[in-house]
Amino acid sequence: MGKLDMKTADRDDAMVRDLVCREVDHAPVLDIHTHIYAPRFGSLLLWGVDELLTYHYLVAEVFRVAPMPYDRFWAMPKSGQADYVWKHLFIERSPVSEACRGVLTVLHELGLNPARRDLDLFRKYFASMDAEAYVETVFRAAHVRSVVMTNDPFDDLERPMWDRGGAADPRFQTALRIDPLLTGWPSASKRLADWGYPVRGDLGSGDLDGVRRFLNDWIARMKPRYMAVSLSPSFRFPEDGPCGRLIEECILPVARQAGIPFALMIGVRRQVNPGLRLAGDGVGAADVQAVSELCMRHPDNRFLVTMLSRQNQHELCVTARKLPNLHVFGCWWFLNNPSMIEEMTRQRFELLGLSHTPQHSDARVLDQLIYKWSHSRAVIAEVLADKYVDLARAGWQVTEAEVRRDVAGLFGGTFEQFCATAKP
Ligand code: RAT
Ligand code: ZN
Repeated sequence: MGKLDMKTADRDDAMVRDLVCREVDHAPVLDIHTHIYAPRFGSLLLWGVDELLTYHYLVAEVFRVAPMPYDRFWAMPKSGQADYVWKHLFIERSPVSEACRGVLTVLHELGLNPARRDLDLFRKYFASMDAEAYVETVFRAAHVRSVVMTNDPFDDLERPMWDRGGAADPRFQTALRIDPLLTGWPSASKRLADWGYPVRGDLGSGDLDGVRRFLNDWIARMKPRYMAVSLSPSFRFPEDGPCGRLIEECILPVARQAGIPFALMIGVRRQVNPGLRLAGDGVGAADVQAVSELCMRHPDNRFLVTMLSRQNQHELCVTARKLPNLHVFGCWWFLNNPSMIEEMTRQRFELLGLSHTPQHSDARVLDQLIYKWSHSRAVIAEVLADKYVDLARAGWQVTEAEVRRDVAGLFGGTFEQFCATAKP
């Protein structure tokens, strides 16, 4: 290639990159898994700088550098915990971790100058905010069009909200989360019995019928996008215990009938360190064969799957290549870091093309939508741009309309199409 040709090629590459970055930056996203709530859920919707600083990712980090008795930490008011995190992770050392950086991105994008390092000043900004208006501000800043909540009928704080009903809010879609059923059947069965379902705990036909009724009642109430569970690395399928039987005999037939996917988030070791509470969970490599068996044996069901261990990612992609009823999504929790997002997203584009959902935020605090999406978009844009540049170099013409179409798919459209195929 002559010098002039090289210059033209570089310019063409740069144009493709600009185009992709522009589209990814502004694409409205449907965030398919979060832990934030619509304003009608009242105090369950968390927001503001104290909530940002006491995010469990940061709690784990503060105990590494400034341990104290766990009970003493938890006895402090939220603002005291936030002061502690701010002091040890932001003032006494530079906040380089991804979770720390996230707080700065939020402050910065809200127009609050993080260089001021003045926590009380930041608090004042949030004190004058109204939840409803703030949802608008955050959704606009993060270019989020809608989020899927995590709705847990076993949660004593959340259940009464559903008893009160309330208007549906299209910005906040629902997901029926059922971990206790599958991971703690003996006590879950007692709760079902308390709520009037004819369940004895023996997993006889009466129990299975009762569980199906329970699921159907909550589906009718919540109208969820999907049913969901998070499972430990020891998850196996098929298996004869309560988890395997309830999946096979209750969850899958109910999901099929309701026309919704079943989402599995696999690989969390719960409560490795209970003193840390929500921050005390860990990770372990899980069995991808279980996912493969599940999808293979149940071709009429749709499965959304994300796995927590880096080691599982390649095998999961290869499995999804074989199984059209498996939709891989997100860089979950400990994988939601730029280095991991880059590696996983590259691998997924190379093995699955555009037939996956690269990211979900898992935001627990409303404001986190801002940083989680801005950080992820930057990485996804870079990886995607590399792919389009490769296509352009192979003589393919990359058009703006087609990039926009593809990006819309990656940011929620493909997920919606996948969910639509679950309809009976
Ligand atoms: O990412 C998180 O905040 C975790 O604590 C979990 O909630 C996890 O995402 C899950 O949904 O189980
Ligand atoms: Zn989650």
